[in-house]
Amino acid sequence: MIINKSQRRSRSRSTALGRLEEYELTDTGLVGRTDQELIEVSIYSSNSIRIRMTREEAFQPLQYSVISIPKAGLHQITDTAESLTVKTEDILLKISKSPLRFSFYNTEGQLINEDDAGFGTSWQGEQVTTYKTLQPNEKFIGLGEKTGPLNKRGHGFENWNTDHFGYGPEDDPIYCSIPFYIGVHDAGSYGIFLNNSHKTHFNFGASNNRFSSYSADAGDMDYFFMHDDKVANIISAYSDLTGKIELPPKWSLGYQQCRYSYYPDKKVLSTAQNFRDKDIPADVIVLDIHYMDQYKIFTWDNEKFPDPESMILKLKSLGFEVVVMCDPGIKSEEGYEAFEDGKEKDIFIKYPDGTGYEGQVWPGWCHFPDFTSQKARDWWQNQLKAYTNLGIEGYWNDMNEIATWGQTLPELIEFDMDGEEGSTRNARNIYGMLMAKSTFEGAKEHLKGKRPFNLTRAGFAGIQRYAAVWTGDNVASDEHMLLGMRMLSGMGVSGIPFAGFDAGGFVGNASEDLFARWISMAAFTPFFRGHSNVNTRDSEPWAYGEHTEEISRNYINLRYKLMPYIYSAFQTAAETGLPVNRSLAIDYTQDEKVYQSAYENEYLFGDSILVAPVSSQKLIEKVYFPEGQWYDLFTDQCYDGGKETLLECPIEKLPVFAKASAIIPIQSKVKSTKERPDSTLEIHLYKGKESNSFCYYEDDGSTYGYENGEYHKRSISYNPKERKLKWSKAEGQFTSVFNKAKIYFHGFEAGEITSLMPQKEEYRFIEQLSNFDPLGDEAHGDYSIEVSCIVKDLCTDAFEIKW
Ligand code: NBV
Repeated sequence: MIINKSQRRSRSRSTALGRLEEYELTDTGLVGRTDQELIEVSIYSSNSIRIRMTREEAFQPLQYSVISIPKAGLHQITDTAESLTVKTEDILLKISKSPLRFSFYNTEGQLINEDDAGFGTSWQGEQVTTYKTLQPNEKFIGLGEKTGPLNKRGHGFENWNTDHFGYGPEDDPIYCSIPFYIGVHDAGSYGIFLNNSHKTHFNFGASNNRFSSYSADAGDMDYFFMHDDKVANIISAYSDLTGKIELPPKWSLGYQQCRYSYYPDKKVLSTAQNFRDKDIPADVIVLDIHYMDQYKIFTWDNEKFPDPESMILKLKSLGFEVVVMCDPGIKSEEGYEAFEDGKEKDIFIKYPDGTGYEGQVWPGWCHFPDFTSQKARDWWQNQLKAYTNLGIEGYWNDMNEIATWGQTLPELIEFDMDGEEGSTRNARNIYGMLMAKSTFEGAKEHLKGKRPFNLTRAGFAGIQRYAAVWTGDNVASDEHMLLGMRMLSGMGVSGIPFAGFDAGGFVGNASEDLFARWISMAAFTPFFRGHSNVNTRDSEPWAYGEHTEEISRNYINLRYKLMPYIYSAFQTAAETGLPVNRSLAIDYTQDEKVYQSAYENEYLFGDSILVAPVSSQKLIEKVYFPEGQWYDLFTDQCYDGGKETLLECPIEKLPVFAKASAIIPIQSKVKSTKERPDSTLEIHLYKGKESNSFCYYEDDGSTYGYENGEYHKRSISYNPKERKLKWSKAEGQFTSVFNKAKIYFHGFEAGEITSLMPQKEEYRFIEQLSNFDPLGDEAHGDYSIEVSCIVKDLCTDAFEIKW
């Protein structure tokens, strides 16, 4: 076929949607047609609406991210000559008919988001783009694992999963693609999720002052618009669509020690032993690629690891779990079982002529399983028995972008896409997620009721259902450390609560102070792991001299003491999709200060601990306190919010604060999450004016028993007006490991509290203390009163204390 000039023109020039020519109502919205496009509007919930447009006969399904379905009965549609109006409880969508454009309003009629009148949705060849008018003072957050500032206004990004060793602080793309962002402006906030796995592009007013836009190189324009009064509810709406984390095993929330690579087995064991000898808590030793025989997955190097099973047993007896590296490349080598079997079962990706694709990576030339096919996923899951049979419960999916030397995976390679038949062009971005899914589901099946821990480098929207995500090969520098904090917040607002970075930096060598600062901050991140590259200096907490060791020990201890608080935050994440690291933009959305470069790295860890990341080279730093009042976690000093304050932050002391009215449960010091803490749970209550409640959660930390009611969940609420702290009756059948509570009152005057003490027999006044220091062995309170509230039935019954 010879292409004529007008066809050529339509490939390079952009054409926007024309007139809506016809439409019909469906139970969940409507379907319609323009002269060239098929259109669908469907309601997924009152705060989330899907818009699809295609130039094909039917919509092209992408079955990997969205797990919910549209719902009937949540909307009304009205029709006038010029437009259609779709109304739900939270959104008013106006669809102008000619040309077809979409504008979203809140229920008070304020404009939240509208198509650019000229361009709306346009095609340029196969590429499809939706253009949105920039709103007054509009800011953009999210988009998953992205470098750059918190507010992405003025920047453009691409989603194309890429292995980017030592990426720079503005480099893009890197490993993970999450085509979801939140727009924030004076009239409100909204979320957009672009459900297309091709290479996608986002422009947040970059090189233009007219629009923000999102496009896909091919496939449908398929996006979800979400709107709610609160950013937190937009994040929850996104996670209703794409799924939430499963509760991870508690051990995976402890400190994980990694190295590229620990070997032989003696080194692994002595590293674990060192943690115990030096009294630094830890839960995991991670085995990087050198455990394998010539980097061949599912094998062991017999010389370095002659008896992996007994090594793993020894580690377990020390209270350590093992996480193993899994690479997707299967060495093309005759006689190598995984290769032979994979070939026989026909599970590798191929060129269009049916020959297997080979790419070069660690082991040399490799074949790669087609994780987009059920057959290959089943095969991989079966192979995993090589590890689960040895008692391994932790897995680390690396190089799954797919990374090969040279990076450029040929675009003609074919993928099954679960029967839909695709190529690198639409499979690359989801490959890593499907590898992680396979690993997770396989491990889960073989571990028979135990929760696996799963970590991945590459991912796509929905990855949170299968794995934690870490930010890959970062660099040992202050700039990268601070970038990492921001990236975790960005991942948090993009539905990935379980995220982390290589503490200490992967590429290059950290200084003593950098390591100390990094570990202190990492203690307040969801996934807490130290890791470093081959041929760099030793990077365990004791490798930087005594002072750094002491600082590391203090903060790792604090992490473990905070475990009841952290584990509860994970449960909230599993239930609501809300992150553990919460960018201040979530709760203080309209506060301009939180987007400023001086403060954009600050976040809440859980719902009430404010962390202000600081460079290791600064011993004094300005911290911004959002509205309210904030108590220094170490001194109890109280700061007023709504302003910045210059604070001293010597290398031993990270600026960390408790929000007024916070309720923070803390346990006694332990060596690992496997050690039972003592039976008294400390509840730290910070005086405030607002009522507050904390959702306390506990279970066995390792099985799925919680799915059958084996958990202990209750809300602890503080009512300052009534001077009450109240525990609701516990839900679930799990017996808490704590049978006593000690309440620490912070910021209260002694006289305010003493009235409480003798009132009831079961509350015993203990003493007034001074110098709060959660880094030390004892928790104290500068202005606090310690009350031992020995309640017989702390385990289940509702009770309250009043003062
Ligand atoms: O397996 C070695 C490394 C690993 O340590 C690192 O964390 C990954 O991001 N891996 C990449 C392979 C290549 C490193 C240059």
